[in-house]
Amino acid sequence: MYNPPDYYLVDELLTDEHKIIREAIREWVNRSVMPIIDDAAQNHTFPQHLIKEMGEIGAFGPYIPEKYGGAGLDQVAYGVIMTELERGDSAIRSAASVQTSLVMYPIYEFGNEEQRMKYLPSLASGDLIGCFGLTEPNHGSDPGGMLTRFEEKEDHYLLNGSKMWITNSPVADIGVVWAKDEEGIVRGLIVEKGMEGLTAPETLNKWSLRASLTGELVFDNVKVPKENLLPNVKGLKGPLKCLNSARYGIAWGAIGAAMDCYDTALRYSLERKQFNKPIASFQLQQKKLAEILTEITKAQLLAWRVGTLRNDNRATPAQISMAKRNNVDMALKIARESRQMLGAMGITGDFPMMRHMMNLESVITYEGTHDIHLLITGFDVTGISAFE
Ligand code: TGC
Ligand code: FAD
Repeated sequence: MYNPPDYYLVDELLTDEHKIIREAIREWVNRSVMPIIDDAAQNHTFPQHLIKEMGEIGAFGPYIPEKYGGAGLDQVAYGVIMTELERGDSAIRSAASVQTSLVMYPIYEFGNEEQRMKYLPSLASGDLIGCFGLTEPNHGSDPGGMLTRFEEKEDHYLLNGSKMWITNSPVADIGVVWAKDEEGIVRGLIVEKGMEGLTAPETLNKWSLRASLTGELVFDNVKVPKENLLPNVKGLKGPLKCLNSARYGIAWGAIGAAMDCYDTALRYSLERKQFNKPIASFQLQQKKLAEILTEITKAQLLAWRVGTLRNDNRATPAQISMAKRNNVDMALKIARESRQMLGAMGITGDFPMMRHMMNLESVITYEGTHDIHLLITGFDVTGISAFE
């Protein structure tokens, strides 16, 4: 039975509502994710049937107002949900991150009322699947160099270019795509499945996030109706604001993967005997457990604090960036350490560590690589950009 650590009584910082939400999501993860996730990852298949269920449990757009199908919850509630989902698998949290922070958030924040009413309720329920196209084959860490372009025609925009590494693009009904206009200004456009000239081939052969679908978005003279332009943002800050929300969710999510690893390693080390003693009695194993627990506790406090700052609209992009970087790095190291505590058993699919470890290699890369986040903090404290 999963028994996540709470060494500093962080639970006391949560409201009753947060705890009720957490229990509901945890119960769903136990029931719907745990029994199938190892097979899905081993077989490199996305459990798409979970999307509707995720809509039903409120995993999509929890902080979007109820009027648009969300739950109108605070940022800590969003974080708590992400922790529980990523305990199941980073692929499940990814699906919720993209739908909430990268598709619903920009439509809510930068869209007009018609666009909000047209898309948000169906995205919240999981009737529509969304994706987010920023990264291109030759522009990952530097999205400002993007080549995807659109031109204004009489009654539509003509979109050309391509996006790569796009979560859920092969099954997405809509995509929020970032492209440059004729003046070179980055704008957001909503593309829809079935538009002529739009294809979304799957990217195969991944060793990481194998239960998540990844693909391309290729635009070959796609005619995008004028009403699909997001009117209320111009420039790279549009997509980067979406990333703030997603990175924040990941800072919480990674804790779930780390807790799953810690909980598994602690139980295993108490049961597994070598030299006639539980391996938990050996000092080197205790050192690992103590360090893992310490890192999880620090990550919990970081996530909680950045959540309360976000609730007050005071969290800076650089603070969010630090929490994403630290917590994902922490989880990846913990997956590796805890896997070693299981010896050979740790490499099997009977335990979650190897799956979490491989997933976290993507998580430490997407939404800004670890090194890019170091440079964001570097810029913040020195005032000197390493990117120019
Ligand atoms: P720079 O000149 O610094 O900034 C351009 C404009 O944007 C503003 N800005 C931000 N605004 C809001 N939030 C932020 N985090 C912001 N960062 C910058 C900035 O003030 C400026 O505004 P203005 O008004 O002056 O125009 O831009 P740069 O070209 O030097 O790049 C900066 C850099 C490298 C930090 C940025 O581009 C970056 O973060 N790169 C990493 C790219 C990235 O994270 N891509 C993620 C793609 S999506 C994804 O991975 C989804 S995975 C989903 C899943 O499955 O979970
Ligand atoms: P590059 O930018 O080529 O970086 C390569 C290496 O160079 C990295 O180590 C990087 O840290 C380093 N580097 C780059 N610039 C600097 C610098 N200035 N200083 C020091 N080091 C530097 N994108 C989307 O738009 N939507 C999605 O839904 C999405 N989903 C994804 C799902 C998965 C599974 C993965 C793996 C990626 C996804 N991405 C998505 C793309 C992701 O955001 C990019 O992979 C990421 O931003 C890094 O870009 P890149 O892979 O092109 O690496």
